[in-house]
Amino acid sequence: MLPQTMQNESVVLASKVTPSQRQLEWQNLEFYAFCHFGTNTFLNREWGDGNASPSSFNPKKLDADQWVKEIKNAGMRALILTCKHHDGFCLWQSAFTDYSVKNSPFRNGKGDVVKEVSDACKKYGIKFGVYLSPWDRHEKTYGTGKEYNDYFVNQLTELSENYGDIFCFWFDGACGEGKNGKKQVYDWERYFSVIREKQPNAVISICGPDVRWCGNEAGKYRSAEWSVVPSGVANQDYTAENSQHEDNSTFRKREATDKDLGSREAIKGESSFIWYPCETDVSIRPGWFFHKSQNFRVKSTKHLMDIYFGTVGGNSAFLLNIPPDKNGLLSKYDVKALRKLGNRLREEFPKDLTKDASVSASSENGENTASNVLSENGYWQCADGEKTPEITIELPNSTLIDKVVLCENIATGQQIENFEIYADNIKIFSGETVGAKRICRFKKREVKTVTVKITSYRRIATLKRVEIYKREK
Ligand code: FUL
Repeated sequence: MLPQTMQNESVVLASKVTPSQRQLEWQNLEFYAFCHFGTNTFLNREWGDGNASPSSFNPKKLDADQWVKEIKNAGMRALILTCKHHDGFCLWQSAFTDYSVKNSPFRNGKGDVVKEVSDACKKYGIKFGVYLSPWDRHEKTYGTGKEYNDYFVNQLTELSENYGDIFCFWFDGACGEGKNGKKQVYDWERYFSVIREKQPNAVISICGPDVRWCGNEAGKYRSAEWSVVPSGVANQDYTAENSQHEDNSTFRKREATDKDLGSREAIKGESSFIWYPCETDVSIRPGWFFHKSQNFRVKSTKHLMDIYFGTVGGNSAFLLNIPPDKNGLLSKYDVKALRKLGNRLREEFPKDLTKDASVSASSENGENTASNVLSENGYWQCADGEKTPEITIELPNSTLIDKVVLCENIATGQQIENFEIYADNIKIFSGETVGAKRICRFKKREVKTVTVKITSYRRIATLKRVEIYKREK
C-alpha cells in the first residue's frame, strides 16, 4: 500500500526517477573549485572580445601545485579550469587554432596550462574538469554551422584524449554573436556523444543533461531542492535564455528566478521527469576573473559558510570560483580566505558523534535495517506504506550537539518531502527535502537521543546516513 500522501500520478512518476552512475559519483564531490584564468586576467576584463593579443597572456610564476594545494586544503574535491572562455583563447596547445598559449610568452610558447593544472590535480588526488565555452568571439568559423561545430568537436576531442580522466564538461549558457556577427547553432547532441564515447564517466553540466545550473551567480540557494524535475528543464535554450547576455555585474548579483522546480505543486500535471541535480556556482570575489581592485572584496568565511551549509547541506553541489592572478598564482587574499574556510569546515565537522551510538526504527524493510545509517554500506528503509516512519539514534552519553546530517539513499530516488528532528522528544528542527545531503543546524544542546521523523514522503522512505556533530571552539 502506498502512503496516504502519494495520490498524484505525477508524484508517482517522479518518485521512480533515479540518478545515473556518473551522477551518483559526481554527487560525492559536493564542493569543488572553478578557476577562471585567461587573457581577461591580464586585461582586467570579464568578457574578452576575442581581439586580445596572445602576447598579453604571460603568467610569470604560474604554479598549479599552489592552486591545487590550497583548494584541497579548503575541503574541495575537484577543480574546473576555463580551458577556453568566450574570448576563444585556448590555454592548451590546440592544433586547430593559433589563438592559444603557443603564441604567448608563457613558457616561451611551449606551455600548456591545462596539462599543468590537470597534472597537479592528479598529484594531489582531486578530480579535474573542463570549462570550454561554446560561444567563441575569436574563431572565424563561429556562426557558420557545421564548420564551427567541427572545430568545437576537435577541441573537445583534444581535451578528452590528452589530459587523463575528466570528471565534468561545463558548458556555459552565455551566448552572443561571434566575430562575423552571426549566431552559431550548436550541435549539442554531437558534442555530448563525443564526450560519452571518450569520457564516459564525465558529467555534462549546465547546457548538458547531467547537472543543472541553480539559476543565479550570487550563491543563492533554495530552502527545498529537488533533484527530480520535469524533463523540459534540461533544455539548452531554456538555460541559455536565463544565462548572462551582456557583460555586467548586475547579473552576478541576481537571485534565483525559479523558486521551486520539484515540489508536488510544481510538478502537478507533468508526465516526464529526469534526475537533474543542482549545482550552485559563485565567485569568491565579485568577478569571475581576477581584478586587483577586488582584492578587498573577497567573501568572508561567514558568507562562504552560509553558502556551504545552504548548498552542500541543501542537496546542491557548491562550485566556488577562485581566480588566479596575473602571476598565475592564487593571490594572498584568496589564499587567506581559503585557509580560514578550510579551518572552519574542520571545526564544524570534527568527528561524527554517532560512533558507539545505537539505533532503532519504527519499522525496517528486509535487509535495509536501521543500523545501516551508521555504517558506510547499505541504507535504512521503512516498511511499505508506513505513514510517519522514524529512526532514533541513542548516544552512549548525553552529549553537546549542534548539527544533524541526513543523507537519503538517492540511488533509489529522492522521496522525503518533510521531516522533523527531535532531541530527547523535543522538536528542534523541521525541514523539507533531504536528497543527497541535508545539514540541519540548531543551537547547541545536550542530547541523549536524536529522532528523525519523516512526516511526508513519496513512494518509499530511506536514509543512507545519519551523522551528528558539535562545532569545536
Ligand atoms: C557565465 C559567463 O558569461 C561568465 O563569464 C562566467 O564564466 C560564468 C561562470 O558563466 O555565463
